[in-house]
Amino acid sequence: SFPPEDSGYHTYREMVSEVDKAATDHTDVVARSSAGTSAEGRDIPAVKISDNAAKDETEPEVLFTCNQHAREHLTAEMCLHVVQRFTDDYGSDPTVTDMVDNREIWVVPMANPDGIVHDVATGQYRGWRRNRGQQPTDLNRNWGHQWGCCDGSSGDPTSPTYRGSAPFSAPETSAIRDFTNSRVIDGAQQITAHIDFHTFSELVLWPYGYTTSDSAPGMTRQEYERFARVGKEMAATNGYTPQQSSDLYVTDGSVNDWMWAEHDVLSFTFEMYPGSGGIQGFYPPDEVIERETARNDAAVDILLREAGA
Ligand code: 0X9
Ligand code: CA
Ligand code: CA
Ligand code: CA
Ligand code: ZN
Repeated sequence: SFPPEDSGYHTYREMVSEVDKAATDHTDVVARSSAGTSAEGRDIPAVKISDNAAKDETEPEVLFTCNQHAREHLTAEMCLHVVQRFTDDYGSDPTVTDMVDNREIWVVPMANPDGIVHDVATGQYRGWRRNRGQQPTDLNRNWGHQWGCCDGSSGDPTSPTYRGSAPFSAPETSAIRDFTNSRVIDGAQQITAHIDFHTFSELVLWPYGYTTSDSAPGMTRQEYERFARVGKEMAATNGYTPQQSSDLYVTDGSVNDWMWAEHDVLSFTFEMYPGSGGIQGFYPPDEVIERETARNDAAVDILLREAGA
């Protein structure tokens, strides 16, 4: 588990307890489900928050995913913060109440359970990024749009950015793909907006990642401008730097490219606190959790609003 001084972070088991507790404490607005199973057989919990949560209604759906990269533990706290805020503040905070009543909010707090468990198993951080399959794979290089196209991932199984043997070869990415595909109802994708949380560098990033071009197949100039407009609006609330993801560096097989190209989901990456650092940047003390998760409240609200536009 986490070193004692960082006990404020949730282990995998504690995360499971937390989402189960949210579901039992708020039966009206929380439905607990699963996005699938990891390579080592762990459940990948998903939480749905909405009024009449047990019922599929026609409200725009929004997805938040966290912790594709194992060592980025602050991101699971971000997803759990979203769960807590949209349940505990329901009925008292007007924005929260409005969003819970008029959206269906899906949260996947730990996309990479095995990697997370591995990273903290000895009580000393391992700096682990990938999943724990036979050939450990960078989940954020394993998505199927332009997979491996553009030198934005590695074909070397020992590399931290190994893309896997084929698109969706990792059970964790194929699980979240299947979950996303399952939200197509009567031919229409219900999920309209998405944030995938990472650490670190304090950035708001939008697709495409595989090319430095703004417009590309499946991304018109106008669509790009919408990404940039919403991205800049969100960044103005949390002080992050907004940019196209490939302006940072080119990545192929990332989740945002697939979400947009395959499903027209307005899909962003947030790189959370800190703004810079070395390997220690992945391990901020638990004392910053509350501040650095609440920092994104206004940006999350903007995305939820935009999901209905
Ligand atoms: O490289 C990544 O997957 C992300 N950065 S991290 O340090 N958390 O590993 C950035 C992904 C941004 N998306 C694209 N560049 N497409
Ligand atoms: Ca501490
Ligand atoms: Ca509802
Ligand atoms: Ca629905
Ligand atoms: Zn990451």
